[in-house]
Amino acid sequence: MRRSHFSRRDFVKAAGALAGGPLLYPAVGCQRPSMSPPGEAAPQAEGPADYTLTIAVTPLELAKDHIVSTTTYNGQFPGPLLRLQEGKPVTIDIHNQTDTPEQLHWHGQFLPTDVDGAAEEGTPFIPPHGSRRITFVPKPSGHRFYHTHVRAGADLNAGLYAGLAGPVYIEPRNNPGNYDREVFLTLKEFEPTYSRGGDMAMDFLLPAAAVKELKDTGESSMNASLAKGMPHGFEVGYGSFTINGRMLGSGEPVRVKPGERVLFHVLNASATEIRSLALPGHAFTVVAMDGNSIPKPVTVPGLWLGTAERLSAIVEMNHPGIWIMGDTANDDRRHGMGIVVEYAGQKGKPRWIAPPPFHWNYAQFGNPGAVVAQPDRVFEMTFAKQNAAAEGFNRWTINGVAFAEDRMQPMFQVNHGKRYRLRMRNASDDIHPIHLHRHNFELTRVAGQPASGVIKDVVMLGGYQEAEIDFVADNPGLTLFHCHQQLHMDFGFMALFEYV
Ligand SMILES: [Cu+2]
Repeated sequence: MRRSHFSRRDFVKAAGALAGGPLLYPAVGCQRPSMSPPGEAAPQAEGPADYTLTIAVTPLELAKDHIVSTTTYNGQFPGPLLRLQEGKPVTIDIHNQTDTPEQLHWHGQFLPTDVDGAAEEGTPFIPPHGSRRITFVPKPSGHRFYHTHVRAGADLNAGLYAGLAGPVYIEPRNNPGNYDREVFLTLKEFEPTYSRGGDMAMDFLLPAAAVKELKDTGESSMNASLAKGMPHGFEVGYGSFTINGRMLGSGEPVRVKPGERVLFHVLNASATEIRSLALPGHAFTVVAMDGNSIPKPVTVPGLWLGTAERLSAIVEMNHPGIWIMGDTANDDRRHGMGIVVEYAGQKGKPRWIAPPPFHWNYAQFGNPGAVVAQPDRVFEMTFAKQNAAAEGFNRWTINGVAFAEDRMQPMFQVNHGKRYRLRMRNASDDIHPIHLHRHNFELTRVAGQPASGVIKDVVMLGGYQEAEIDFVADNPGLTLFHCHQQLHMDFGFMALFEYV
């Protein structure tokens, strides 16, 4: 069965059966960065695991007569939705039936380094044709996910180019939101190919202020490279686009009734792309970002998500019809990036009406005017691109250093309990979805404007822009910081924090 959507009752049944006990009703998570206790090691469990994830190359039917072969969890995309309970230890058996070592990363959770799923932090690999059992204490509550965390490099069958991602929902200890039903949507492209440039949206982030000094630096570096006869570095494009592993029109529609309030948990599981999502005639009331509640709900005409970002938004179903909920990029939507929303009793072909262009300003989801805690220390970070410098791929640096297997020493030192501010400066024209492992962070400045109250684990940093994020060093152990764009993280855009 393809689980494109569930009723609440289905969720409780399915999750209860798997976890062997009753569960609380789902709600949106709520965590401040200063409230996260350290990752707790849990004793290794005996007997059967709570969940089993099997990594193998399997066929995947994206649409009728459109089958691809890719690596998946349990033969499906997305991987099974795991509903975990905050604070209740869970044991998971991971089997790797491929010929290459694997890492399974628990994105957005506060875990110890031996289970977080990043070799750079010291997590053991799941060996080829081998297995690993892990036990951990899930936290914090909210919409998280799991995905592979291996370097793909030039191999477009590896890393997040494959079908290795699945949603996690961690039930909070206390509860609920005002909605009738929950629907998980995982956005993902397949059939990757190399290209020399993309048509990715670049102008949707607000404020739009570019920093002249960063622009001058980035442009002169690019112009020097092109003047030497270098082509633009490789990018990646895709042949097919899916929501919940099905191309538009191929999967089950989201079936709704007038007046229903549907809570969508949207995950961008792309290896490289930014996605938008709109539903003609409807608005989205965002209640959580990356699984963390925002100070108050904010209603927007559509959503923007960088790679690995999640948004939880309630849509009031007040515009009966048969609609296409899809990406605003026409080409990507026509190649599958959409899902049909069908009101009960309505007939006809699904319709798409392009919304007026909408922008995305993270600060609007926070507390305007609230005073942010002062950091104990500020780390300056400048991100730069060396065009086509790594065998045709762009090489990426943080403060002049490209992370690589022989350059893995930690770049930043932190003390337990202290608050740190990362002052990030982007000297490239690309948008970077910046991710911190094992912690979350508060957005404190976006493109020159103050922000507060938005707690995330991925944030898009605009081309030639600056942003500041604060985190509390409260989960000891090596901590990976990287751009989540697969081409960027694989070619240098990573750094480690160490606790000293
Ligand atoms: Cu990047």
